[in-house]
Amino acid sequence: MKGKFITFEGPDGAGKTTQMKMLGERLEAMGKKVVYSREPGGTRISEEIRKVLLNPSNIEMVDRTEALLYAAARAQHVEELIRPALEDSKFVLCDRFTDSTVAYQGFGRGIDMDLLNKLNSMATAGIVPDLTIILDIDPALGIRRISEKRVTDSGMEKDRIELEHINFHKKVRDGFLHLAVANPGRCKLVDAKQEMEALANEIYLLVKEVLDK
Ligand code: Z5A
Repeated sequence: MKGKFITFEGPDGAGKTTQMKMLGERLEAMGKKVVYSREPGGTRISEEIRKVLLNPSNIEMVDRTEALLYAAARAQHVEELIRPALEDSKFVLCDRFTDSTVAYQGFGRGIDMDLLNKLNSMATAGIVPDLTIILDIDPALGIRRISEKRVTDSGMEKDRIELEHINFHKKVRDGFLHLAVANPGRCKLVDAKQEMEALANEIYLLVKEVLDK
C-alpha cells in the first residue's frame, strides 16, 4: 500500500479523537492528504451499524451479536474507505480499529480470543495499521472527562458501552496494556494524562519514525 494507516486506541475518554485531529492538522500542514475516520463507522452502512451497537435501549444484545456487528461494520469500512484511501497514497487516521475488539469483546466480555482474531482477519482482509497509538488512562479519569464533555455538549447521552460498570472498563484497559506488550513494533503506548500539546508532540515523534522508514 502506498499510504499510511494510523489507528488510535485506548479506553473511553482517553483523548483519541482530540489527538487524531491534532496529528491530522500537523500532517495536512506538511502537505499530506489525510482521511479521518472512526469505528464503528466511517461509511453509510457502518454508521447504521454503529447506531444499533451504541443505542442504550439495546440492552438485550448478546455478546456474540455485538462482536459480529463490530466486525461487519469493519469489513464495510475497510473495503469502501480504508483500502481505497491507502491505495491512493493517503494517510488514514482512524479512531479505533481491531485492537478495540480484542480489548472490549475479548478482555471486557470474555469472548474467545482465537475466534476474535479470526473475525478480525476476516473483516480486515489483510489491512493492518502501520502504527497504533494506544492512549493509556485510568478508566475513572476517562469517564470523568467524557462526563465533563457531556455537560458542555448538552444532549449527548451515554452510549450502551459507556454504561458498563467500571470493572468492565478496567478489564478493557488491561486488554490495551496487553496489546502494547504483545505488539511492540506496531503499538506504541503513551500516557494520556499528559497535557494535550505535550501528548501531541510525543505522538508526532512516533509518527515521524514511521514516515522516516
Ligand atoms: N468498541 C468496541 O467495543 N469494539 C470495537 O471493535 C470498536 C469499538 C471499534 C465507540 O465509542 C464504542 O465502541 C467504544 C468502544 C466500543 N466504547 N464506548 N463507549 P466512541 O468511539 O464514540 O467513543 P470512545 O472512543 O470511547 O470515547 P470518546 O468519547 O470518543 O473519547 P476520546 O475520543 O478518547 O476522547 P476525546 O473526545 O478526544 O476527549 C474527551 C474529553 O476529554 C474532551 O472533552 C476533551 O477535550 C478532553 N481531553 C482530551 N484530551 C485531554 C487531555 N490530554 N487532558 C485533558 N482533557 C482532555
